[in-house]
Amino acid sequence: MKRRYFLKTAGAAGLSIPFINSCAGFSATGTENSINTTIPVSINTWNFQEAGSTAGKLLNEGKSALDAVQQGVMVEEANLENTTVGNGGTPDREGDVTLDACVMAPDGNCGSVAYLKNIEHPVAVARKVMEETPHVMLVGEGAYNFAIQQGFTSKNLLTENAEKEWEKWLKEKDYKPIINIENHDTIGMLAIDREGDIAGACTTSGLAYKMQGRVGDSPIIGSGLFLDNEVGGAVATGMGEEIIKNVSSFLVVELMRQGKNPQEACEIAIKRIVKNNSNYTDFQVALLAITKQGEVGSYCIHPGFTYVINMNGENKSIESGSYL
Ligand code: SD4
Repeated sequence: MKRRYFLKTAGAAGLSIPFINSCAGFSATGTENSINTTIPVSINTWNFQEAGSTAGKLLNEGKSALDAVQQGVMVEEANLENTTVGNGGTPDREGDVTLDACVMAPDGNCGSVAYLKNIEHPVAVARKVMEETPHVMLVGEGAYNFAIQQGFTSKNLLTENAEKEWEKWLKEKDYKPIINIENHDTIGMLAIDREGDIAGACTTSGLAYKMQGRVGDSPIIGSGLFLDNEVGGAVATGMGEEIIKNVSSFLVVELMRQGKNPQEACEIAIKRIVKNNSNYTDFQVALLAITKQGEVGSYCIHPGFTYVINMNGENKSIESGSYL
């Protein structure tokens, strides 16, 4: 079992320095090396630097954690270079880009959409579900119709490039639902604002070439995202089926409630997934968590998961510890 901690300054690819105990205002504490941050703060999965800076800027202007996470992840939903979130996402087997997203607010309210087509910003629709309906989750055609009623515009999200890749895949039919760094980068984000309130968002186009109708963990409250304003929050990325089976984000938050620090909580939750599926070497799951006090932890199965912390107007990219 290996634990690797690296801390990189945004944009300084290759200039990483080993993260051992403390560096540039970040310090590791606790038996399992959580990282202490100061509030306001945002954290997000993978190397989505601009999403982190966008959220951080809003938090520093005094905006709410909910606005910060929504605007932060929307950067990636609009990014055509990102083939795993929003516009430009990799389609399902039928060639349809279908999106999953959710938001959760400090008061525990939440909204979610799944299997949503032709809407560039599913996270914004999820927020509307939370704020404008008595429901938590809308899917498929119902979610689409609701979005249109709310003033969202319909848009083809399948880029030329994604279509070409899909056509290639159709010929090869080499379907391996193995989550790895190259082709699956869901963005999950948590932020704590100046008031000390926490909010979260998660958005994805899901597994590449998934079966029609497949929904992953990302829009499932408790699986892809969970938070409790008394405790903290957690987000997940990786093989959604395994995250759903283990309700991993909820588990992490409950473990923190019981006194585990975020690093310990993520490690226990990843080990639960490993224990429950002997094929764990074939898929990736990564968990990222923060307490209300700003302590951050993360753990994954395979090496290679990184996340961004935005604090004091600066991004830090950190490589997570891993089970393997
Ligand atoms: C899913 N969890 O749909 C998502 C995929 C993902 O990084 O996280 N990729 O299963």
